[in-house]
Amino acid sequence: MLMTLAMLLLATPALKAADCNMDQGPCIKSAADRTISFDISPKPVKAMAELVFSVTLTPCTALPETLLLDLDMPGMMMGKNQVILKKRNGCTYDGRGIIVRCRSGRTLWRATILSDALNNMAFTFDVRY
Ligand SMILES: [Cu+2]
Repeated sequence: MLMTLAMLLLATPALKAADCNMDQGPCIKSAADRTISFDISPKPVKAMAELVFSVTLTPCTALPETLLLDLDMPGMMMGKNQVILKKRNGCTYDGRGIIVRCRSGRTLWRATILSDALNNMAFTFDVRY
């Protein structure tokens, strides 16, 4: 029984823990020789509230003026939820969106920057209800 459960946990990416804690500050990763800093405000990050999603890229050369951020829950069909991030000043992009409440009660969400140049970098994080 325990063995089965352990195998199930290993085989199911949807059950992985968040790799970012957005309540503590930006989540920083690197891809394709760029540093990507992802942030959500206001904090703590809550479902059903207007949120500002922001991405700061270092460097930000050779990238478009807008980026598309896709929001979903790993392993669940939650309906399409995408936010257009616009380049504001320097190398920061931002846009507003809402994370819906999940009927299952799960809190793990994933934000994916849909950009080949950024290797479609994804950030997972928990939201509060
Ligand atoms: Cu869900």
